[in-house]
Amino acid sequence: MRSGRLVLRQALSARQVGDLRSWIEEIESWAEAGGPGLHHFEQTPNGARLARSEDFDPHHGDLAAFIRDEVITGPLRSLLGEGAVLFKEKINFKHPGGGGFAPHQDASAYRFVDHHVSVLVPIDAADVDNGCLSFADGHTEGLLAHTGGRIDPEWVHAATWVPVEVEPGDLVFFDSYAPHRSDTNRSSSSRRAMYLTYNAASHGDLRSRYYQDKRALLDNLAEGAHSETQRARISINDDFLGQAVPRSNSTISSASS
Ligand SMILES: O=C(O)CCC(=O)C(=O)O
Repeated sequence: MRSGRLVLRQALSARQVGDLRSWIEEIESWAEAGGPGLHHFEQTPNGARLARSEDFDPHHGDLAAFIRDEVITGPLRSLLGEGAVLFKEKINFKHPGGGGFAPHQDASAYRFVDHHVSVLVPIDAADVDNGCLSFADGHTEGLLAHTGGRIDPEWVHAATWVPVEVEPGDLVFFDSYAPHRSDTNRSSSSRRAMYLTYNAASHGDLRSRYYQDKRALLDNLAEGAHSETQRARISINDDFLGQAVPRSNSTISSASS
């Protein structure tokens, strides 16, 4: 993965794509019902909408099987040089008006082991208009200078950013040191994407530890969220450019776009 990413076009069958869409709708309905899983909301021009769901692997057998399917774990084995273990899983819903993400490297947020590979599984087609991912070419190793995960603006301006437009059925594998970013969804339909993150099996199963740590961090932030300067967060990195809704105020519009 010299460029920090590997794009496999139409790696999934039409059946898998259809199944994924209905499973993701189930997860979205869990968010509206208050769980299971960890769900984050954002303010959009259409009201508060679901921004992200995560920590659903233990609660959804079909998704858990997909997460461990050879179509994903085969390429991961080649990329990591050994078997892969799930580190974390999330869906970014990016409904119309949903926020983008500032340029960052996932490595600055993913603790406990210093190398991960993520797989982007598009649920909807993603393009520049609805906020697809863009990657900076030419940087594959080492943590860049950053503030709260946001890469220093000087580096960002000098880099060449390449949008990676995708269709459902495609898979994009990317390294945790690959700098990437995305924009607001300016279209009138949702741009849903699932991200599955793995580490090499020899480093152990760190997923429960990751979610314990993240939930504690978000709880701490929520306690301090009364101050004017403290914004609600959905990520460990402070890289989300949307307006996260504090968890205590989370009421959402359920209409899917
Ligand atoms: O889904 C997106 O637009 C960006 C995702 C991303 O970079 C992240 O969640 O860290």
